Amino acid sequence: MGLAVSSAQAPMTAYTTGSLSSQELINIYRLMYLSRRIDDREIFLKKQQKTFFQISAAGHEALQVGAALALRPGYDWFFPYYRDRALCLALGVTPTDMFLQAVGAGTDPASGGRQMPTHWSSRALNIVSTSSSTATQFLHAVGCAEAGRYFTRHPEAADKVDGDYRAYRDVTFHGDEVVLACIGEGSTSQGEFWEALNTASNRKLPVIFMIEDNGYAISVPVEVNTPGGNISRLVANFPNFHFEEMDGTDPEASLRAFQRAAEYCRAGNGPAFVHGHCIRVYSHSQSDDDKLYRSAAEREADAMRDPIAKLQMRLLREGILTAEQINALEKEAEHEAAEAAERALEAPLPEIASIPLHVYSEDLDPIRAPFTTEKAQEAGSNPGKSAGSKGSGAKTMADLINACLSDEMRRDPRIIVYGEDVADASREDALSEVKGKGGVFKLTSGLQKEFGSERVFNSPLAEANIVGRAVGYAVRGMKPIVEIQFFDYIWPAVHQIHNELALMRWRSNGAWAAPVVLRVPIGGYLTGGAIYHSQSGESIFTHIPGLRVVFPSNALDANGLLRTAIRCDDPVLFLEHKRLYRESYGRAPYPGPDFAIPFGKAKVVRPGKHMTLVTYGALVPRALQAAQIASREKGIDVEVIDLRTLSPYDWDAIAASVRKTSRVIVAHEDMLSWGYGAEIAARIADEMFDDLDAPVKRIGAMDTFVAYQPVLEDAILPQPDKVLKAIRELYAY
Ligand SMILES: Cc1ncc(C[n+]2csc(CCOP(=O)(O)OP(=O)(O)O)c2C)c(N)n1
Ligand SMILES: [Mg+2]
Repeated sequence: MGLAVSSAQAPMTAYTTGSLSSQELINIYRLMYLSRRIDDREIFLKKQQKTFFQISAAGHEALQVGAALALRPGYDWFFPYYRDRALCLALGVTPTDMFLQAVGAGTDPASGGRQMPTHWSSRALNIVSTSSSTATQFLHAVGCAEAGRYFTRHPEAADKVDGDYRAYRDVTFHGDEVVLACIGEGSTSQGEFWEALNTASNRKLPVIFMIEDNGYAISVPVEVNTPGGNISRLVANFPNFHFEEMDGTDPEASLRAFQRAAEYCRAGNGPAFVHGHCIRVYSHSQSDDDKLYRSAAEREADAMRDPIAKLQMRLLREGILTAEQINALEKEAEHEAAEAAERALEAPLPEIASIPLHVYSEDLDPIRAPFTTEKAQEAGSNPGKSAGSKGSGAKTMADLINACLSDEMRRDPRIIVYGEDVADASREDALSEVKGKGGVFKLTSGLQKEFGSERVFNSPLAEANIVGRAVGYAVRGMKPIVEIQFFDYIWPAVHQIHNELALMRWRSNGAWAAPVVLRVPIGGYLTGGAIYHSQSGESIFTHIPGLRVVFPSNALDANGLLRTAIRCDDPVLFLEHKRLYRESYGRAPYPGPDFAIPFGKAKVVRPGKHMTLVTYGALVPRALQAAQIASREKGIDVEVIDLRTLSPYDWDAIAASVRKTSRVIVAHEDMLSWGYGAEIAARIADEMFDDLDAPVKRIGAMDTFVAYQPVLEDAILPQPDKVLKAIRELYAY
C-alpha cells in the first residue's frame, strides 16, 4: 500500500513537534502492530515448544514507540529492559533478529543463543546488552552518560592506541547525546534505581528515566511496591530533573513527552523522568497466569485501554486510513512476522564448541599480553611527581600501588579513579591548603591534585553505584579504576559484579565488555579489625566466570600486577591486603613506569624439596616464617609458592612442585570450609593422585567471622604456628 515504513529501517527522520502527520501516525501504528504480531507469533511458537521463553510488550507499544521516535539510534544510547520489543523494533532491531533470539540461534546477534529472547543488544544501534536483573541497567546508563560527557570534554582520550585494551575498544560520542534507561514500575523499588537517580541528579547527566507503569510486577500491584501508588510523586523533589507523566497508551502523548525530555537533556540541563501509565494486555510472561490474582473487572477495564485498538480507532475516525487499508497494513505486518519467524527457525543452532568463547577477551590475554614483562626497570628511574612515592629506596606496597596508578593515569587519559573518600578533597577550594585525604588507606593520595577532579572524585556512599557506573563507563571504552573501601562492604555491589560486570562480554557474545579494575582492601591480622574490617572471601569471586582475581603479597608484585590489570581488557578484582600495605616484608624499589607482571604466573618464593606449600596474600610471610623454623628445627625443606593471581592460577607451577615434593599444603587466611584451597586441593587429589605420598593438607581460618578481641582474632586466623604444625604433621605422615 506504500504508506508503511519498514520496521527494519531506523527512523532517522525526526518527528515534527507540531501535530502528527497522517504518514507519521501510520508509521507509528505499523510499528505498534508489528510488535504485537511478533509477540503473538512468539507465543504460538512457545506453545509449539519451538521457543523456550516469552515475555511481551503488549500494552506498552505506544509508550515505547513514542520513546524510540524521539531519540536517535546509533547516536543516543539505550539501556532497555526485557519488555521493550516495540522500542527496539522502532530503533531498528529487525523482526528476524527478534526471532533468532527466541529460538536461541547461533546467529542471534544479541547473544548467540545465550540469553532469553528480548534481552537486547546491538552495537550498531547503541543498545547495550540487557540482563534479566531488574534495575541494574540504570547505573550503567549513568556511567554511560558520564563517559559521553568525559569524551566530549577530552576528545583526545578517544584515540585508538595500540598496546593495551584501547586497541580493542572503539569509542564514539556526541556532545548532545542522551541515554535512555527503561524500567517497570515494580522495579523502581530496587536500590540501584535510587542510586542512579542520586548520581544523575547530582551530576546533571543527560539520562532519561523511562518508567513503564503497567500497575503490576508479576502479581504484585503498584501500591505494594510504591508508597502512595505513584512513583512520580516520590521522586518529584530530586533536583535538576525534568518531569513528565502521561497516558502511556497514547503514542502522541508519549512522543511529545520524550521529545521535551530529550531536548532538556541535550541542552545539558540535567536528567529527565518520563512516567507512562500503560497496561499489561497479557500475563507477566508465558509462565504466569494473571487470572490467579487479578479480578475479571480489572482485566476488562485494562483491555478497554489497549493502545493498538485505540490508535486504530483514531486512524479510522480521523479518516487517515480506511478499514480496508488498515486490513492491508495488518496483513503485511502479519506476513512480515511470519516470514521472519520461518527464517529464524531455519537458522543454525549455536556450536557447542563456542561455549567458552568470550568469557574473557579473545584478543588480549593478560597471561601472554605484550605489555607483560617482569624485568624490573632500573630502580628509581623516571621518578614522577605524585605522592612522593617514587625514587630509589625500598617502597611499601601502598607506595607502589599509588605509583602505578599515577604512572598509568599519565599515559592513559581514559583512566578515571573514584570511590568513597578516594579524592584528596571534594571541595576544590580546600585543595590548595590541605594535604588531602586520598583514600582511607591513602592509596590514591595526590591523584586528584595531579589529574584533576574530573578524573579523580568521590562517589556517593553506595557500592552498587560505584560498580554499576563503572560498567557504563567501560562499555563506552573508558577504564574506571574504582575502589571499594573495605572488602567487608563489597556485598552491596556483588549483584553488579556477578550479574553485570563479569557477564557483559559472554552474554553479549563478545559485542560488549566491561574491563573495569576494582581495587579492594581485604583481610585481617589488624588487631581490632573485628567482623567488619577483617573479612576475606576471595573464593566467592574466583567462582565467577569472566572476572580475573589478583591477590599480591608484596610491593613489587602489587605494582606489576596492577599495571597488567589496568592495561588488559578484562574486568579485574584487585585484592590488596591491608596488613601488607605498609609491612616491612616485601618492600621494593620503584620498578619504573612499564613494569608489568603477567597474570597466572606463580612465584616460588622459597625453593624446597620435602613438601610444597601453596599460598598467597598475608599467608605468604607467615608461611615463610613457618618454613624457616621447620628448616632450622627439623631440617624440613618446604617449597613455598605464592600464587599471586587466583583466577587464572598457575596450575603448571603447582603441578611441577608437587611432582618434585609429593607432599602439599594449601594455606590461606579465609575460612577453611568452601575456601579457595578446597578447589586446589581437589584438583591435586584428582589429577596427581599417583604423585602424592600423603593426603593434601589445607590450612585456613576457623569457620567463623573474625572477632574484635585480639585473643580471639589470633585464634581465629591462621598463624605461623598453625602452618608449622601442619608442616610437621605432613612430614611425619
Ligand atoms: C533483581 C531481580 N529480582 C527479581 C526478578 C524476577 N522478576 C522478573 S520481572 C519481575 C517483575 C517486574 O515488574 P515491573 O518492574 O513492574 O516490570 P513489568 O514486568 O511489569 O513490565 C520480577 C520480580 C528479576 N528479574 N530481577
Ligand atoms: Mg509493571
